[in-house]
Amino acid sequence: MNRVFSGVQPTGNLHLGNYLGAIRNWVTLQADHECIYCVVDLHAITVAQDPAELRASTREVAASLLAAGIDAKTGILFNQSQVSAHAELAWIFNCVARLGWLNRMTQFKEKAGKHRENASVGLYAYPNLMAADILTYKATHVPVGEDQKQHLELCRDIAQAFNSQYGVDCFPLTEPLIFGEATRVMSLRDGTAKMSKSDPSDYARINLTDPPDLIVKKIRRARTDPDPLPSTPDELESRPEAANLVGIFAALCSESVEAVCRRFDGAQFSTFKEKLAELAIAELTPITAEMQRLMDDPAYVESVLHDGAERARNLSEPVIREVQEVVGFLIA
Ligand code: AQP
Repeated sequence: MNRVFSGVQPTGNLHLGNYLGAIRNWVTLQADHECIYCVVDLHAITVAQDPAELRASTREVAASLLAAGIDAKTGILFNQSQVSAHAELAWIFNCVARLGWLNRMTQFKEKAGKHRENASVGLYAYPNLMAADILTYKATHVPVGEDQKQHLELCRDIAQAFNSQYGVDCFPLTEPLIFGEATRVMSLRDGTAKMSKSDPSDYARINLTDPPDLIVKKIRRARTDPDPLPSTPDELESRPEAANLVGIFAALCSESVEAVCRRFDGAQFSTFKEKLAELAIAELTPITAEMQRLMDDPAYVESVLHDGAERARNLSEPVIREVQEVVGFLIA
């Protein structure tokens, strides 16, 4: 049986990168997979969070997921902290993963930056918790953006190490699912940096909450170079900002980058940006409207998460019991 798990942090507004790189694919996978989706609040506190804002963001991200088409009835949607199995298995994985493996993680290096000594231990051990999120459901597939590929490789290493240390076949080797034309959406201000919730410039990203006029403004101001659009994707290789906008366009209209280059061959970016803004608005406006409607009913959103957590707990409990047995914990 194929079981899909994926998560998103409640660290602010979701943006077009989260949407095209992950969430839209999550929606597609629901048609033929058992899907478990999670708002990962335990991951969020690896950097300081204001408690009231964290609660609000958790509701808001859940509302965005529902508005984008996540089906919490056939699938499961919940917030991580409501299911203690995640933290429990993460501790066991802290004792399986090697320091050398975590030292290679580029996301920690990027996020801790120059202040490595001041980073939380949680930020460093983040990939172990991510492995626990996935393996507590023995998920077989994880849809993610390109940026999470290395963490998925670590998850496989942990599963393999656990199985071999204890001589069992407990955990699957989970496969990443990285698909679509926008697996790595870049900042609108810098084509070499990832579009990110924590970028200090709001003009670097398109948020799912942005009204149409702001989307137009952000796309108009997006950095490009003076050349017109090229006829082939090869010519975009040395033009990161241009490549990013063409990639976003391709993802939004479900065409290949090649087809978009053919369509706009020789066009000026001013013309292209207008078309891109139209596409983005057409895709995002219905989601934003539904999200606002859901945000006006926080009790409903919380009830969805509560119900999802209960169902997630039912799936994780037998796995935790199996792991306790394997590890040798005496459970009365
Ligand atoms: N720029 C991106 N392009 C494609 N996919 C992306 N994802 C995130 N940014 C991009 C994918 O979205 C999913 C959820 O990510 P997340 O919010 O939990 O964490 P993140 O990757 O750390 O996202 P941010 O925006 O960069 O958050 P902050 O700024 O809080 O660290 C993942 O599948 C991710 O691949």
